[in-house]
Parts: sequence; structure tokens; C-alpha cells
Amino acid sequence: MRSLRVGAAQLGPIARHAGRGEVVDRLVALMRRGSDAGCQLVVFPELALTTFFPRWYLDDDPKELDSYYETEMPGPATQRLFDEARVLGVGFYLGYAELTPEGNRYNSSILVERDGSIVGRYRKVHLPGHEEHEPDRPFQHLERRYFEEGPDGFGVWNAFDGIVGMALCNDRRWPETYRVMALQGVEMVMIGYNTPLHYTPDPSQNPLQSFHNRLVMQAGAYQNGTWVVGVAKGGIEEGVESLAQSMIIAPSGQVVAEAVTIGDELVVAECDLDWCKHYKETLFNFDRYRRPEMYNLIAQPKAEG
Ligand code: CDT
Repeated sequence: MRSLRVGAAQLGPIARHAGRGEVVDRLVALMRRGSDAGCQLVVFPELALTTFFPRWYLDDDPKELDSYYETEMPGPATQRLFDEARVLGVGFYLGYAELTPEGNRYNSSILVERDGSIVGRYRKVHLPGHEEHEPDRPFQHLERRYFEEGPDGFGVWNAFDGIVGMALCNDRRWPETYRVMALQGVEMVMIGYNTPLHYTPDPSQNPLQSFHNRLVMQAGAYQNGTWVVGVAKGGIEEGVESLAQSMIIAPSGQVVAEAVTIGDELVVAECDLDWCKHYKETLFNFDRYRRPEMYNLIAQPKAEG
């Protein structure tokens, strides 16, 4: 048994004008709760340092837009998280908006080990929403305006005595996300998310948000023999209600722990990474049973135009 005790550190809303200091206070409080609960790793949501700013068209205020990005990691406001990790011996996954020295903007996450060192960084591959202001919507979803598509794909890292990977929000709906990491032996996929309950392009999906959240993450876990830790920023943030329902899912596809609130909450599970073998070495023994030569279309580039 290779046991990793994990905390899904769900957040409630973050106000538009909340300062980094007060947000980091909340994250540190959850890390301490994780430490008290014996966690070696806590997983925070997507864009966990700010409000979900793609809901506003901010072209008339570039200063406000820039204020939501981190230009260094750790930076002056986030250093405290790294120090706390080292003191407590608790690693973390954190979603944030990244502005690189070259001026690239990504929806990113980092993974930090128990000694406070950065293990790896992930830049969101699947960017949902739209590029242009659509004033008829009740709120915007301008991820495609404010971020570039992540160029690095889905890596995995040897950390926390296992093989771990990262994804962000919309990535969880795509089977390729899990499969590309599973082909590299992933044993735990961490996914932070912000999912508004209202989906403007097709409101018939609104009542299914919770079902779809379970469906994709449970399927991703089972079909790839991996743990999945899905962590929300939920609740009503600046008038927009988002799904909570953070959960930890076993390689069997079973939900082993789930949030019961829509606010700041720590959901803990003891994850045996060796459980993955039950699936990776039997039903989903990729070397034995996969037929990649039958799947050519999946990896073809999109048609032009
Ligand atoms: N943050 C994020 O990726 N949210 C999307 C919302 C739906 S698309 C407007 C999601 O897939 O949950």
C-alpha cells in the first residue's frame, strides 16, 4: 500500500476586489486544516487567488485585468504559501493566472512539494468560452480572450511517492486529458475548477451540471485506473452561482469523499496509489488491450478552415 492522504481544499466565492492577502489567509487556513487532518497534499481550485475575472469584459480597464495575473511564483503575496508548506510538510496544487516575462498569459497551476519546492507547472489546454464581448449574455466567459492555449500538453511528475498530473476545469470534460496522462502512468490527477451553473449557449444543460461533473471525473478515473481530485471554487461569486461538489474519486470510479457545502471546506481521503494497479494491470492493461492503430483519427490535427 502506498498511501497519500489528500485534502480537496474547496473555496467559496472570492469577491472582485478581494486583496491577495485575505485570499492567501483563507488558503493558509485550509492548509493548516489539512495538516491537522494528516494530509501530505492539499489541492486548491482553478484561479484560486482571485475572483473568476473572465466573467467581465475589461478592455476599458487594462489595469484591473493585469491585477488578476501573477508575474512571479512565488511572488510577494504567495511566498507565504510556500513557507507554510515547508513548515507544515504539506504540499499543494494551486490554480492561478500567469503573466510570463515575455507577456504570455496562461490559466496555470503549479504543484509544490512538502519542502516548498516547485515540482511542475501546467498551462490549461482546453480553453472554453469566447473571445469577443457578448453583451447579451448575463455574464461573460472570456477565457479565450484573456488566456492563450497552453502549449505544453499534459505532463506527469514523480512526486508524493507516486506519479501525479494536473489539469484545469474544462479539461476534465475531455477524455484525452486523462488518457494522455494515463499513458505516462499517472496515479493521481488534480483538477481545480470554476463551473457556473448557468451555461448561456445551451441552458438545457444547467440542471445537468452536477451530473456532468460526476460523470466525467468518475469516468476519467475508472477508464484510466487513476485517482482524481476535483476541487471547486463554488457558491455565488459576484452574483454568479458556481458548482461546488468537490470530490475525491478512486481508480474504481467510486467517489470516496465529497464536499457537503458550497464554501471553504476541506474534503479528506486516504488514497492508496497501489489501488491503480488493480485497473492498470487487468481490464485497462494498455499494453495488452489497447489498439492505438485503430485510433488514428483521434490524434490527427484539426482540418483547416
Ligand atoms: N473554468 C472553466 O473551464 N469553466 C467551464 C465552464 C463552461 S464553458 C463556459 C467548465 O467546463 O466547467
